[in-house]
Amino acid sequence: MLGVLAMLILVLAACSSATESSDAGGGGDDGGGDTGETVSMANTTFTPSTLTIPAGTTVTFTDTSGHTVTEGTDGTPVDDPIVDEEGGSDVSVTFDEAGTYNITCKIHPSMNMTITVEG
Ligand SMILES: [Cu+2]
Repeated sequence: MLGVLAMLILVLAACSSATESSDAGGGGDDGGGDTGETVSMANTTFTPSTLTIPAGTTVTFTDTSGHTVTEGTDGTPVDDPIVDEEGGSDVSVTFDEAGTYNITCKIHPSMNMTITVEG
């Protein structure tokens, strides 16, 4: 009986330490700096729709299938966009220069978001 209890405690301990280490791995998966943000494009909506970040931050756009990640407004790219990528897999963009960046989707002009980069 005592042996079974000891086994149970060992199993529980193993479970909780496995959870902790997988959480730590998830936090560091951008590999670059220590700052990173994620924007979802699910349901033809950028979530969040506004983002304020320090310069040098990498923003990863997820759920990009059927979308584009494009600097622009109402589906129209700006001249010389810093990003204009077809979706299908995650799109990561590093914002090195301070300023305001409008991000849209060329397929869904109603999809818009604003990223403010602080220098
Ligand atoms: Cu779209």
